[in-house]
Amino acid sequence: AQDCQVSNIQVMQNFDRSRYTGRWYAVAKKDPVGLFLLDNVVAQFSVDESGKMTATAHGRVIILNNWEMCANMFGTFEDTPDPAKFKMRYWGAASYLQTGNDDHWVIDTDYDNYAIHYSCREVDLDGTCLDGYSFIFSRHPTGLRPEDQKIVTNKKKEICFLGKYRRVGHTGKSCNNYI
Ligand code: DAO
Repeated sequence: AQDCQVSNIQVMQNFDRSRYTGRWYAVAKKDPVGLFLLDNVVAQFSVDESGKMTATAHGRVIILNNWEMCANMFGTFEDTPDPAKFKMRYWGAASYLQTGNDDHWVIDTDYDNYAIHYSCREVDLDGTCLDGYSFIFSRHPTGLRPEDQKIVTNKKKEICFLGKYRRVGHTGKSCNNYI
């Protein structure tokens, strides 16, 4: 389906949250209105004793329009009937960081190399996404393997965000890549 209807977007089949745990490097991002996470973004997913998915993320963020700093963020995930679709509540270690409650969909992943995340914050009257964001994650800080790039490009097209991504650098200069 490529009619750009948010309700028709295909997500990962039989998503296995335990295989998704561990560290993911954001290598590309489609920003939402009022972007927050800039670069050096590393997310660490876990599954707690009760089976709930949680995450921490570390990255360079932009606050108060042009203030850059490193931030530690936390997220908890509420399950939905679809195993690849979650509601993510997130907040920062400091009070001036963003908080929110976003959709968090896993579009596709092979668990070992790449993952495509999608979140639409605002659905337009015609059913397409008016304001959304998406992370392309890699298990490798150096980026996607060449063999995964075609899959990722196809998925970007399917979620109607092709051409809207920017590279997310991992310079480690202003933010260290550890959580
Ligand atoms: O960067 O513009 C943006 C929006 C993203 C906000 C979400 C940040 C919090 C992430 C917490 C853990 C998840 C991967």
